Amino acid sequence: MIINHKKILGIAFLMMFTLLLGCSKNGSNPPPEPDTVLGTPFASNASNITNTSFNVNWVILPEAESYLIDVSTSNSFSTFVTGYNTLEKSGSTVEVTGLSPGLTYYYRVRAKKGAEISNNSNVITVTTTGVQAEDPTFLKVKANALENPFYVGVAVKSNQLTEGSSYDTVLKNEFSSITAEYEMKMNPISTGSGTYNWSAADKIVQYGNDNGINVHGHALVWHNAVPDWLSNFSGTDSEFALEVKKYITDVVTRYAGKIQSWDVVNEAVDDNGTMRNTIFLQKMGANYIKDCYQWARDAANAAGDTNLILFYNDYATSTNIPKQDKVFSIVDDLMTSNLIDGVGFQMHNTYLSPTKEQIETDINRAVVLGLKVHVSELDIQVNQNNDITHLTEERNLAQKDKYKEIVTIYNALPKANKYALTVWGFKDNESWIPFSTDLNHPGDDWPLLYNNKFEIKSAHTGFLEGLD
Ligand code: 9MR
Repeated sequence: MIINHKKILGIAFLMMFTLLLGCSKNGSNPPPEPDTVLGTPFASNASNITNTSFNVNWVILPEAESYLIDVSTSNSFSTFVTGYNTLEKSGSTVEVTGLSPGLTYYYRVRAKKGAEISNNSNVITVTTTGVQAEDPTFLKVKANALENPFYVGVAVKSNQLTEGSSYDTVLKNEFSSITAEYEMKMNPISTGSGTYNWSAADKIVQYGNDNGINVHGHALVWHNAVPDWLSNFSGTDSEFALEVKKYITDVVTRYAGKIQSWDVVNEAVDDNGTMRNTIFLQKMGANYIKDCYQWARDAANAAGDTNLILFYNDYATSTNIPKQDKVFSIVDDLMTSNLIDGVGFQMHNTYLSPTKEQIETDINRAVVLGLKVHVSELDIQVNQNNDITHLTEERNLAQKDKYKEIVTIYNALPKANKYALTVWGFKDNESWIPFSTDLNHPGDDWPLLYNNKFEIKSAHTGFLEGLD
């Protein structure tokens, strides 16, 4: 065997070099390669969308072993589509089945490697094809199916109108009309003479228009919503009147053709049955109400909306007869000038009052005049005397009966007098009632159709039964 010395030398040299390279400076072994960090996956748009299914898609991460998929009807993922909560899959797609037509869904994906789970991916929105089934347990669906249908309304705040929020879902399912709870009043809109902040009001009107939901305007002139600059107005009385005219004209013009009705003057009558001594009465005189309606009508007509429905809106007229009389004397006066189309009965009621007969008598005064009736701010207190600390079953059922009663009364109105029955908010804990200092009612109350968790109450069932 011929030994090649040169070759042996070369191999020995290479071995030594490799050994040297393998040793770190302090002589120990090199640290192991670090584990790859598990990234956050990227969810991509849905594909193969049908009326009951779609494919969830995501971009594969090399380090991931599998993926966890969530599908929900709310973009906050408060609930999940059955079978699609942390559903574990490999690959880059999964078919979601058993869905409802015309409904919006949301999905997100997490990556998994061993016990390690990544953050949630971006959220993808997808709407199944087809038309949502008409569910007769939804208020507006049942009201729309009546022989003489009417709008079922709700008071809203602009921050509730985010697509996919629980308010948005309930609103689109159940209600066909909206009223701004405060953002279309004078104090948020009017920032000075001829200057305005339209942002919240625009959002509410746009939402209604985009979703085929009626918008009722509330309220052009109300003594409780006068902006500071106008309360402190230092000009003459006729200059004050011109400011009011300008405000009414600009607001009505802006929303002409976009909203169907306005409360022009709100709560002009005092609880003692006389004209409320407001800044408007003081500076503009007893004719101020008529002036305001005339300005609203003129602005609408000039903007091409000759069908704007003008309401007078007030509270407690069913139980307070002097007040009721005064309201209807104002209404009569406006009618002689053809300036009013309807009366808003607020109906901040309790489970005991007013009685059915009191409500019917009150509302009937508008009916016989041929005016539209808007039950405009309905809520029903159950703890007006602060004698309960939670919603007892007995009060819950009494409230249900009272909701049923007023819906029954409204539903029995002749077709020509029907307009809308509007509930003053969604959830009990967000109602104005428990927070009102005027009501002298500091305790809890539960006056609306949905509880704090946004679940329907018996009051909701009562409302539905009133539509039978
Ligand atoms: O419920 C409304 C509350 O959120 C507002 O802070 C308040 C002032 O703008 O107005 C409340 O709504 C009132 C309505 O506009 C007129 N009738 C009485 C309602 C309760 O105060």
